Amino acid sequence: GPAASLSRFRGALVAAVLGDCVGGEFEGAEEVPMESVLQHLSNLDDETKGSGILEYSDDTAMARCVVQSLLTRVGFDEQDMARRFAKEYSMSPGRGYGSGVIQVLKKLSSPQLSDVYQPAKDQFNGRGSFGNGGAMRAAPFALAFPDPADVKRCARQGAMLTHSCSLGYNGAVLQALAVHLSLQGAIDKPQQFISRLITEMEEVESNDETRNDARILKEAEKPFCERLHRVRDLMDRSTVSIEEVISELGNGIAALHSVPTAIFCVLHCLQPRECLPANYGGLERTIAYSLALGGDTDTIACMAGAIAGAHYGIEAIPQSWIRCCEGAEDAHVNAERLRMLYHRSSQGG
Ligand code: R7I
Ligand code: MG
Ligand code: MG
Repeated sequence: GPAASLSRFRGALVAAVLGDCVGGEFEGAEEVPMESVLQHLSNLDDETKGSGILEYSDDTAMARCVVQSLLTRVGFDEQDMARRFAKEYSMSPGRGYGSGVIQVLKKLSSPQLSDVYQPAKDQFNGRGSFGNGGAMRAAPFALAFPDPADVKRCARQGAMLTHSCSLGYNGAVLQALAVHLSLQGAIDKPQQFISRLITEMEEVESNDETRNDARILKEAEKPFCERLHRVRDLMDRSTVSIEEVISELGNGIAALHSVPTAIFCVLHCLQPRECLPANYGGLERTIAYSLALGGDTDTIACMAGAIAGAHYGIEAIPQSWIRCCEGAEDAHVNAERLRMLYHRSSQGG
């Protein structure tokens, strides 16, 4: 479809919810046979076998806070967003939050708090979390702002409310940029798409915070750039095993081990693959492939879903899959509201 069409906005937000809901089944599993993935997905088509509604987890719970905050405040407001995260956690603490971030969310609900960024800075002996919790909720920033400078700045600040380590918040910037470019139709040229992400991240990662965190954590000087180069190498190969993807890119809870992986899932599934059903379209392939990697499946499928959904549009998502997911209906409605904000911004308002 045309760049930044309503179908792409809906596709991005709904497929993110879908990835979270269907990915929950396999989160933390070390090995997930493709057979189990396809069985799980085909049960969604069958009303008698389906286990009813699949609940969303922290990934969607926090993304919904981002969406509501952006819409209500007509832009990024860190105080409002922090309050929404804290309130959401206190109302539904059982959504599967990371074990560290719970401390942040409790502190954010204190009325005495003066700096909303402070609780995140206290994490992990003062270095901050490198978890993927910032990245998993980054897609709405790409749907709210047409200017990539706004997307980068707000995704970073929004992530820093819980993740103050550069390996955490830079993952959110990368995820938001991937959705931003996908919305423009940039994945039609996959080689250019990955090159543009590398160019952007070269700039995002050239600063002292990134260099220091990378040195302390014994990563490459520009950790996300290095991983994106690996994505490009894997893209160029005719066959890649799941084991290689896991060992090269990871499937874990760190942003560095999951955001580039999600991007790879989308690019790898642009074409039909032998391991996937021939009747699957690209979006279905992307979700199924993300789950088959195991590890942090809800989050990788959520992030890959957002990027792929922005590329293929809402029509690519099977209705029977959407019907099973808690929050999919809201995502459908909110996508249109975000698009109004997006177009409002582009009029210079
Ligand atoms: O990043 P975060 O919000 O977790 C998101 C994940 C997603 O998979 C969700 O679906 C949900 O399951 O959780 O939560 P954090 O607690 O900030 O980070 C997640 C985990 O990463 C932590 O509990 C730690 O195990 C690990 N971690 C770290 N470990 C050591 N040192 C993150 N940062 C560090 C660190 O600096
Ligand atoms: Mg989760
Ligand atoms: Mg997860």
